[in-house]
Amino acid sequence: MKLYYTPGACSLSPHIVLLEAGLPFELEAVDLATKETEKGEDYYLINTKGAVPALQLDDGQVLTEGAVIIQYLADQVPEKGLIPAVGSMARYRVLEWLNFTAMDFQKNFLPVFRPDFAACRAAAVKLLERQCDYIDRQLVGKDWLIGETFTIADIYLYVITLWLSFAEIDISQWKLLSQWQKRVAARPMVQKALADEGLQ
Ligand SMILES: N[C@@H](CCC(=O)N[C@@H](CS)C(=O)NCC(=O)O)C(=O)O
Repeated sequence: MKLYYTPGACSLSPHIVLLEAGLPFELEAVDLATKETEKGEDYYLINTKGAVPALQLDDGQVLTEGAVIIQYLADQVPEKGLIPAVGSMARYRVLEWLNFTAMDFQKNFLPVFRPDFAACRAAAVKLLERQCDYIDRQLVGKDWLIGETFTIADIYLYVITLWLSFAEIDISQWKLLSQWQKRVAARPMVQKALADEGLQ
């Protein structure tokens, strides 16, 4: 498998999942400004949407959408427990977090990163702060988002919380959220992914 990624982007989430899953993979960086891969390919020919992540499977198919890619990867290694069994309530809790992260939390960073959305930055920062309140409350009595088990939901949300500093939001004001972020960061495979992407 090959993961198309950009250092520090949301593609860090499938990168961590690949390492946690122990699956063999290669990485190819994408320059999002030029839409060119590090091997000089036109990235639009790989993912017509032009966004990372994209996962090229061994049969040549390309899977996109980070929240779906990480479910696919976690399902390849059920013994690792990165996603609960199909049909279990715990699985729906993971899906609930993935949907929140992709549809609400990540999207509110658009005005932080995109100059053409900058007029909405202050409103977006307020929404992000309210969402941090929400996450912090959800972590009462829990080590991980769904309780006692570390899952792909923790990985994806962790990656997006790394962007809070770009919004000039200090995560330390949320005690449980910042403790949880440190707990995720302490995992050896998370450290490896950060190092591989030159983020430490
Ligand atoms: N819906 C996609 C969105 C991915 C996305 O927004 N990726 C960003 C990086 S975090 C990107 O590639 N942006 C550049 C672009 O869309 O042109 C997903 O969840 O995977």
